[in-house]
Amino acid sequence: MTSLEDYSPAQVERKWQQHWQQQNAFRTATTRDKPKFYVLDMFPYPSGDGLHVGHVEGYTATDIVARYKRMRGFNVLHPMGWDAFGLPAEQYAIKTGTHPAATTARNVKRFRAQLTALGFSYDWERELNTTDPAYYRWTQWIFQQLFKKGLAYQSEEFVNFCPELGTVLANEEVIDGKSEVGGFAVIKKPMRQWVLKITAYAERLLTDLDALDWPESVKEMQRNWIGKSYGAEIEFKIAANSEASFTVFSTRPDTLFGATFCVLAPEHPLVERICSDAQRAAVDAYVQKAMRTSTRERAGDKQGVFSGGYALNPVNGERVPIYIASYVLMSYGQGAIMAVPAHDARDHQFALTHDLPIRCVIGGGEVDTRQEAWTGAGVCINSQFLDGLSSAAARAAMCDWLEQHQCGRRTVNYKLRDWLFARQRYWGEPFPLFHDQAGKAVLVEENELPVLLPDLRDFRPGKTGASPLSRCEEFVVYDKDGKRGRRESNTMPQWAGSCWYYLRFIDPHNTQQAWDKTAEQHWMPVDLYVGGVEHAVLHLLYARFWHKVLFDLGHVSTAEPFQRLVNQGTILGTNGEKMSKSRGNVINPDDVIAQWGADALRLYEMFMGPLEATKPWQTNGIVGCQRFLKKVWRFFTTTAFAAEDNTGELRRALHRLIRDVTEDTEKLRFNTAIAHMMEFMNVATKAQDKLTRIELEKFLLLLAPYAPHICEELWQRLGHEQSLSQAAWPAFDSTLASEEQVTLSVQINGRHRLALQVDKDCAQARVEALALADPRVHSALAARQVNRKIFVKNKILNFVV
Ligand code: ANZ
Repeated sequence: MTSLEDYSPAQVERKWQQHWQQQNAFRTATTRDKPKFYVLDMFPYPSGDGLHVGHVEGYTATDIVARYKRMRGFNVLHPMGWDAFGLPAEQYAIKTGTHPAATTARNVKRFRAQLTALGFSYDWERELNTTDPAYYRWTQWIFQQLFKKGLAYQSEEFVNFCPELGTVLANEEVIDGKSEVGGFAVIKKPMRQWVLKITAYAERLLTDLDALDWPESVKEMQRNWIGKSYGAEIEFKIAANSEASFTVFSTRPDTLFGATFCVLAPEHPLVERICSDAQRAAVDAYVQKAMRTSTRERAGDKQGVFSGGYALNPVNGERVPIYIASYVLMSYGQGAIMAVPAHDARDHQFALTHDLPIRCVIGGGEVDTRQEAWTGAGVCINSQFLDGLSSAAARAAMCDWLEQHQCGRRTVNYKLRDWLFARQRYWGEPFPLFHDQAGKAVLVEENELPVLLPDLRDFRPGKTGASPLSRCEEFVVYDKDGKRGRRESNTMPQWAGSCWYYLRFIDPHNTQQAWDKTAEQHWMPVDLYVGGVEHAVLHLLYARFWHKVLFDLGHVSTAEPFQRLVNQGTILGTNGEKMSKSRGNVINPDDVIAQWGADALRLYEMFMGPLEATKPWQTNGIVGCQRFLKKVWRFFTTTAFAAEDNTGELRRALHRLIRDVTEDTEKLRFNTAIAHMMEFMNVATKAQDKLTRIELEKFLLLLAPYAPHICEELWQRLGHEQSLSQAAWPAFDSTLASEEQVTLSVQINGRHRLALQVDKDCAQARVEALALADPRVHSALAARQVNRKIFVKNKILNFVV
């Protein structure tokens, strides 16, 4: 290589993107001779805004892994597709009259071009689109399997209805009483709805989390969402009518002697019956107001109204007044509570408002329960046979008593609700069923799938919650082989298509079945799944649910779909704020590529910090990354190579580099891998000693997953005919790579605990990690607060506790 021409990212990148495309360089082999690796991105919703730098972050990370794994001899499945049903395309259609299919096609084209311009190594032959009938045919098929298993049912429910969007929303799509999309008010409204019985899987969705290699925070969010609590159901008879009763759910049966009133949710079926004549008008007014109020306002409402009725506390026969209040949710437990104001904060506030008695039944608390609720544990008082027992023992004793007297039982409650699965919208998958003349829901035959979404021109939702499809008689009327009825005119929610797309990628062109079973057995589970933490609950819980159903039916071979999950951190604007159009701090990847090149963008986004961290965009950071690439270019286009191997310092540095980049790439520590490569380039450009071409070009192999275009170009210029994406990842010589070792003393409060062998000049963070990995140090420090750490390089690490 002699010619010294300037590095032109635009030229180099276009050339190699074309080359990869022509060669179909990243097609996944259908042979099974190599070990498999399935690395998946959360596929994007093709919005009108195009790709943003957050997409680029996650997609670069998976691309590095995909390219690295190929070089390590794996057959890699790295696909891309479009999650294209959903509200934005439909809202745009309503505003402009452009059909959502047209908008989607246009946006997909733009996204594909943007992803290509970043040099991502997808197997584009597997591209899929959830709005494609050839795809949603199988979404409908899976719905049919759920239906046949009794997991899809219709129910007349109080649902979250958003008048502004004209649709019903899932609990998960309502945040603080507002729609997640658009932030509009959401009210409760009774409607006939399709619901999926995700609650039947609550326990497995919970316990199977343990074995997953996922961020602990995401698992915790799912656990909280499923919300398992242990407690008791306790029956309260109505005082005036011993026939009628209601059940409450309580996690604190130990406080039953402290229950001084009960509260029913406004929707509770008993409200009507227990209400006294004197209170009827007040109750009706309160209930009606509650129905018109959004969920958020209701949760904060400490008002409520006396029903005029009384209940009997089963343990002591005491008459307690029954109130109606919004803070009790119909959708949780039994929609009714026993109120213990001394030991529950909301009950306490309510008691003060309504001047109700507060009876302390847990002693040893740290607050005066007349002023404030004591919600902690303690010892029972004022509680007859429970007196003197600890809260935990009293809980068990009270449950025994309730069970013996047949007025209650131990129970487990989940916060998880069944999944409201119907939308009164146009742009979604039609349901594969019709309602026959008797009103019964009947599946269409499998060979009638897909039930095509009709080509409407009027996408507006009906103001009363009727869906747009109901206006299309041609679609709605079902008349086939003597079977008659009206097709379901609701559509599936946006989440449906993304519940199983990872399975379709395995076998995307299959017209006979959703996927081939042997292919599924080969590829599943997904080995690495990368995406935003915003999907921690919704998508990831729904997909796990469908997967488990498919597992039970024998259609998939693993109980869980995604073995390892990583969330990329949020990229903030240069001002450290969330990127948004209104703040005017959005960085457009197209502009960055035009100015600095895709390799520089990829490198920069990985160099910004740990993948999972939140980090601000800094323009000088990308300048630095491009400078590094220019240095690499200059080095490889001007350097003279040695004729023979040596064991000089540069060669040692190279082998250490191979070792470190390998380890960092394996562990997804891309920022430190890049830092090592930058450091090596600094050393190499200044070094006196020379290396052979064979040795030096290993550097290009290390950098290739990160900045593939420039590396391909230099690789070719070094005389290689084969693309570097097919080359083997370099190995290192461990003797050459080994550094001088030192023995360091790990101490706790100055006392020697462990002699630790580490590389000379090893950084404090690494020494700490190694020390804590030692069971002796670990257990000596367990549950103790480390106040200070004293570190003397190559000598001492002292934990002061
Ligand atoms: C009496 C009691 C005494 C309670 C006490 C708490 C403390 P988690 O842990 O979230 O499951 N509760 C039950 N159903 C409810 C509903 N539909 N709407 C609002 N609150 C409801 O919470 C369970 C506790 O929340 C239950 O235990 C009940 O109040 C309340 F010192 O019963 B507890």
